[in-house]
Amino acid sequence: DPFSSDPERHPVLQVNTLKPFNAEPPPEILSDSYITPSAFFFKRNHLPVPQLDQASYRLQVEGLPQGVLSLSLEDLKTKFPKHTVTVTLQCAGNRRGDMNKVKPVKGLNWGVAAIGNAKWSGARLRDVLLAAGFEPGVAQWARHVQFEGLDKDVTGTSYGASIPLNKAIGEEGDVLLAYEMNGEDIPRDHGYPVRVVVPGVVGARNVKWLGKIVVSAEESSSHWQQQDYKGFAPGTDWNQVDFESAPAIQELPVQSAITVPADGAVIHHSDETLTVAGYAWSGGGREVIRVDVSLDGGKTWQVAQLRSGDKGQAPEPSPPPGRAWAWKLWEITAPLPPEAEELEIICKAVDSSYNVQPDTVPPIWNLRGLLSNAWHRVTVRLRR
Ligand code: MTE
Ligand code: MO
Repeated sequence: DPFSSDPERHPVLQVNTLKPFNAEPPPEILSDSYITPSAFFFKRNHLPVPQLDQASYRLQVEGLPQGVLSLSLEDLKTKFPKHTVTVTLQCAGNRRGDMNKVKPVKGLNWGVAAIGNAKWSGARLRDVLLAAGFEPGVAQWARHVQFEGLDKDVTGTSYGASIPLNKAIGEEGDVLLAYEMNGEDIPRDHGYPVRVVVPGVVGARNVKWLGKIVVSAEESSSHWQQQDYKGFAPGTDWNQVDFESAPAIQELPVQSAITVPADGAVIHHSDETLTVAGYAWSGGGREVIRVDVSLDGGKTWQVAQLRSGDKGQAPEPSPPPGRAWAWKLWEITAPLPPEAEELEIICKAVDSSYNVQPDTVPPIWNLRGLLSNAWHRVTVRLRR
């Protein structure tokens, strides 16, 4: 069993598949803390977790005229400045469950919690590429930076992905070769000892167990770059789909979801108000500027309170424009309609480019169930 050496996981996680391990926390855990504890952070593995040891670990950097640069973990930690960035990671399949309800799609049936927010520390990819001899004049052919994981399938094929060169090398890209998550060594499930953290970009490009970086003219040829993680029209089916016709997903669209109360909850209340909470985030460094909440199925709306930290604590300093990599938690306490027996609660976020979430799923439905970001709706029953 290639999965026999996988690490232990927290029992509260809701398991989607065991081998490979795919799991998300109960939604309400996400809004409990601004930084998601690693144990509760969603885990999305395509392959067995590799057994890596920090003493023998090497990271190869290839594709530049200067030749291959090989770095130990010690090199990464001592030869480059350490940067810490709070970054929200979201799987492209987060909320696929909502798409599945409209019409079945192929993929793990994620709820709303295939997303998490962590403090990642490590060397900047930019600094490592410069040390490997990258110079704009020297590598004019370069367009992409490819990443290869050390996790392998039975045929020996590794997980891989790539990002555009300008994201990798840009001074404001904040791409990290991270060796810490929330102030500790990255846990095995999250890429120990080194993973790429690409702020604002879909989870799939944040390659874990990083073994190799290649500066190249072409995107990664990996299955997950070429034949997966792409968006299609609602009418495209498996007979017609041409993966070459669509670009690989990189920056993600604006997203939000309700984490409290849970869908289907029965609210026994004597008080007249209800508290609704959730998260909101957008890709590409676009900051969430507003979250609107409705308790009556979208007839009337109220603006939720946003926060970038835990209640009663100082919030994180606000990021420079275009570099808002972390989510916001939001909350609203609103009067309950006195006569209602059932409420449809809805949330929708607006980002700094005034992008909004689509109101329903059908116009964005796609056969892989990716980019599921329609207004999030939960229905609760009231018992007096
Ligand atoms: N990197 C490797 N090497 N292998 C993988 O299976 N999964 C990707 C990405 N990086 C994956 C990987 C996907 S699809 C996602 S959503 C994120 O890792 C999940 O990161 P997490 O498990 O730390 O939450
Ligand atoms: Mo993912």
